[in-house]
Amino acid sequence: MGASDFVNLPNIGVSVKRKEDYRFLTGGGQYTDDITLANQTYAVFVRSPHAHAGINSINTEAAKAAPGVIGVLVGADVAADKINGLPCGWLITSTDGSPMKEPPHPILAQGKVRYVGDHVAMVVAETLEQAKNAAELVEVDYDVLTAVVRVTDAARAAPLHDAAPDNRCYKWALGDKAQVDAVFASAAHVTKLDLTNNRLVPNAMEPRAAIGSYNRANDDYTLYVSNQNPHVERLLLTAFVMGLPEHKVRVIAPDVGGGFGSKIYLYAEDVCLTWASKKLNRNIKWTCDRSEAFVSDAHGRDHVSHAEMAMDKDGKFLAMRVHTDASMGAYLSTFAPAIPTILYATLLAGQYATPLIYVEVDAWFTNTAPVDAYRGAGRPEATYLVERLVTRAAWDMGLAQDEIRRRNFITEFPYQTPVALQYDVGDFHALLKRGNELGEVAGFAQRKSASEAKGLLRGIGYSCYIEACGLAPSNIAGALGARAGLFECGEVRVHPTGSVTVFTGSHSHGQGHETTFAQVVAARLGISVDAVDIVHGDTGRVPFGMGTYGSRSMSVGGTAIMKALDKIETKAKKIAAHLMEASDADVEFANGEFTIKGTDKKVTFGQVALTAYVPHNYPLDKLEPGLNETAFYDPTNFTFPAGTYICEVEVDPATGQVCVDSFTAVDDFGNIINPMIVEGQVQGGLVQGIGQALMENCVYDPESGQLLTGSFMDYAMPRFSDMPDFKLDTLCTPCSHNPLGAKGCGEAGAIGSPPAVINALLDALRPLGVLDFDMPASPARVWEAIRAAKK
Ligand code: MCN
Repeated sequence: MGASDFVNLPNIGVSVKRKEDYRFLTGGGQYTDDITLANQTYAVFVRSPHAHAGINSINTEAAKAAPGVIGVLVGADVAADKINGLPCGWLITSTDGSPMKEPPHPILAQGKVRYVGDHVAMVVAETLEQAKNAAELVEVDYDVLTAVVRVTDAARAAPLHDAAPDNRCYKWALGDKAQVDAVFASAAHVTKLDLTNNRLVPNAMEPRAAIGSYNRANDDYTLYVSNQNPHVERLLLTAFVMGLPEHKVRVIAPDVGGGFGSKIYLYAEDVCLTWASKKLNRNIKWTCDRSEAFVSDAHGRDHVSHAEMAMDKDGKFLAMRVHTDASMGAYLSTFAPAIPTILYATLLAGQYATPLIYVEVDAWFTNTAPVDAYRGAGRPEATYLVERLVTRAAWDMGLAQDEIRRRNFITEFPYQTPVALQYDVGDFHALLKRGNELGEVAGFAQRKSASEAKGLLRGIGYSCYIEACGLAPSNIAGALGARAGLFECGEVRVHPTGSVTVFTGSHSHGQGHETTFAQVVAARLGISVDAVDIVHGDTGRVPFGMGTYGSRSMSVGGTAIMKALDKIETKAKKIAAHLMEASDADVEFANGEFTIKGTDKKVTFGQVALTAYVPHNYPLDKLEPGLNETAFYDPTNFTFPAGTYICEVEVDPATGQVCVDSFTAVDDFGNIINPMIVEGQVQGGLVQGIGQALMENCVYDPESGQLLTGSFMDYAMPRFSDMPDFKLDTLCTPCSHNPLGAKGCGEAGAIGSPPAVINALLDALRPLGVLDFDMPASPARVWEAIRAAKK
């Protein structure tokens, strides 16, 4: 079925209420911490208080003797049991052809700690309190070393790893430097900008949690874990770390209260719990508390960049040149090396027909928590850089922010960018036009005067983002260094009474798949949404899966389900043909009914389902009983959501307080399955992006390497009262390469919004002489910038 037919089916484009919400809103959700196994014990991790230190000795005697303690495990136990370190799923090759530096990432420290929060020991006791008390008795003798936390200081700092003596993980580049340099040398104008993309701490509502369980009878393990891709977790855990056959480990990610990327990875705690459940022969639960999450979850962003745009005299882009220093943190988290390269550099064309782009990325180890994907992952960093640079170029050239964008938009598709990606469809002029209408930009001057009358400054900022999601074609991902395929799997099981269970490798942790995937199946089979249940997050029930990240679930996971439905339809037609004594080539299927062309014969989907399982009068020589099909789908391209975001801020110059007065977002997600869910996704993303722009900031002390923003007292999360009532709309250019015509929507808001906010802030502050500003725009920082400009 093609996308144009699909979009006209009933239940598609309909705001069906979220099926899962009854469970969540009535306290019926079952998160990892809600699960209690027989004879369950509790783990507490002893973590490094130092950013960088050698370990002289660890004394666990007192802890082992403490009440209720079942075991205390340290790095030596890990080594003795030959448990490997955590693997990295992506290999980046440096410009000199050498592989990235991939130092060991032990699950419990081996002689050295490299960030505050690094795992040193695991204490297991009968109760959580006993485990906490015993953990305090573990004595570690540290030899404190100097630490480095700023990515720009890494090259001159003491090495973290023997494998990377200069602290560089890789030096990578994309594009033709000589060609780009030549264009810059003769360009009429060059705009230059230095930018910092601030480090963020992901904060899902449910912190990480896991339970390791070992079954002696079958010699197999079950790991319950708050995770976004259980099959990948199992693969890494078994094949790479513990050396176990895959079928001996079942990973269950039950209800998961948000992840935003931070739960894609295999973490040390997950391995420790699984390993120790056999070693100590007990079920072991660990639930991260919020302060622990701040130091031990993988963080996001942390780029420092220099960007330049060469233009002709009319503001037409000729070439772009970028250098970025990216922090990997202390160790390589599962997908870390891909973020500042494949997911960042390839997006630097943005919506613009810039003919030449050269980008160089240096990735560094620092004494900080590992950095990996966080909502948007590389694409927010690219969008922030491009959209800040384009607005700055507009001002340099004396052009309006929207005018310079119009002059440079890509207008013909498919469009091959100079940074590897090929955009299949889009209409950037239409998005900008609709943005200007919805944002009532024509009235801006009047609103600015009204603000001034109140003693406030007003600015307007644009961001025209494009992103690549629906990760990812396996062949492209492989060529770019992925050590896995990025397809998806869907199984559709039709039951005898015509209801359906779908087993999907995608994982819903807030995105509403139990509703939207059910809509897809209901639409195709002509049954009610309530007749379809979605099962996800269990390697014991779902055949395989690559999980949820990169806004891939509908376009990749949904397409796998569509492919399985194609097979269901083909087989169901054969059963219907048998029931109607016709040839299956003459059977048509629509609205849940099978008919024969040119006759009034028909059978319902329910009759066919029953016949499949009650095959009393059945051509067994031609057809197997049952109606159950599985499909794997590997996309042929990324999907390219795009949008125009327009922000208006009011700034109080006396206090530095920035108020986002209005925010307009017009997005193109292709065909939309559930507009209400998509709107919720956009709103959530916008709040995260505006949060980064205004207040969120992860700060380590540059001397000691201590995390200064280690709780919500110091790390400001955006609240409802910080947000305006968003003005939202969508336009549609259907994705050309999946049968849904759908693009991803889950990260767009977080990707597109930060530069719109900062461009608006700078628009307001330019008259005061503030020409540059790094996120976050907290009152103190804005006030300081105004004061510095006045001086
Ligand atoms: N959808 C739709 N029509 C489209 C596209 C999507 O109706 N054209 C629906 C989908 O069916 C799905 C939702 O919108 O119900 C999001 O779909 P999609 O864009 O495919 O993204 P994923 O489901 O793969 O979700 C991943 C994405 C990412 S990468 C992050 S990070 C993120 C996000 O989703 N983390 C979230 N949204 C989140 N929302 C919540 N509540 N919690 C998180 O952790």
